[in-house]
Amino acid sequence: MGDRIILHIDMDCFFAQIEEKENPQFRGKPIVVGADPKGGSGRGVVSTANYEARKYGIHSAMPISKAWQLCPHAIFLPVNSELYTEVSENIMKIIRAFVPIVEQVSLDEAYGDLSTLQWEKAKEFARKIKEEIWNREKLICTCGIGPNKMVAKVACEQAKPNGLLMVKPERVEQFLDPLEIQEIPGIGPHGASLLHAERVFTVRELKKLPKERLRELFGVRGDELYDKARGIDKDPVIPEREVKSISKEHTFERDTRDPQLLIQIFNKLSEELSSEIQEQGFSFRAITVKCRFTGFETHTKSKTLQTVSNDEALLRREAMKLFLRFISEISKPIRLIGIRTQVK
Ligand code: TTP
Ligand code: MG
Repeated sequence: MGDRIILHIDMDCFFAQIEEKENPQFRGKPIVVGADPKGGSGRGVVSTANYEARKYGIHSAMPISKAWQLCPHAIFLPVNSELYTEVSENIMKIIRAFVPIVEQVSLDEAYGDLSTLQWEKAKEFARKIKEEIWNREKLICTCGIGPNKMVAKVACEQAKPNGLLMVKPERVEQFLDPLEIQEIPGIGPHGASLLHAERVFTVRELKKLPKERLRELFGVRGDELYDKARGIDKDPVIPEREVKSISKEHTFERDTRDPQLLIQIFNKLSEELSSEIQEQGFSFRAITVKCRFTGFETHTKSKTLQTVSNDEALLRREAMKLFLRFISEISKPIRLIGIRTQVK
């Protein structure tokens, strides 16, 4: 079997970047997305911070009160999961259009198997994906390419932000050796301190530890670590069953608050959507309703059902509940309404 060529793609400071795009007035300022800092007494944590805020030492999972101490003048924003999920779906669609085998591992991160290509061609693909994500979503990401998932991921981390780094098999050793052990996926703070106690700080030093010692320290994971230090990772890219989304939208000729018209059009969209789901034999779980108000202000509300369903009446009922919440919460005239479901 020839080389595998694995792509790892990860959006740069994902939540914060989306917020920056949605709120251009914040561009260039430190942005922290996460729990409410409540003037420094807030509980909860930072989800992510943009690169500007990271300069102050702010990072994901840090207590929000600490972030406030480090940079009280940062823009603190709540997590808008619905929006990030929608953007994530768009991005995954772009990746899937280029790469046949994709494994999505989180909202902003995926692996692709490009083994059918030549190395240079794979790099060109990655460049095109980056370009397409920029053109369509105006968001930047970083790509790593390597002979396996681990090398591709480490390459991606090293190339952030807005980078593209390809590490061919003959360069893997040279690439990994000087890195600190925490750069290897799977070595967290605890693993790192165990290794530091062994006077192991870099991957090069990690390779000097015998397999037996790694087993003593890490149990069965010791073998895996032994391989990773040598750039070996056999984990395949496993494509999930693709989740597609179907949506229906309507833009009004004139922004409106006419309840009869709104309900009538919403019901029509809802019926169209549910009959398409039925015709295609899909089932659904998540339902999202979108409303764009005067001034292009767009909001979404979502509901995820307890279980997957193909009950049309349930879909229409849940969608209507979300829509009615919009009407009662926001009194501005409405320009566009839409319904979307993720189907399998
Ligand atoms: P990451 O890809 O780990 O981080 P990131 O995209 O913010 O930054 P980077 O440029 O280093 O990739 O995570 C993706 C999103 O997941 C992130 O934007 C916010 C969310 N997240 C949390 O909510 N909590 C966390 O602890 C982490 C690590 C991420
Ligand atoms: Mg990311």
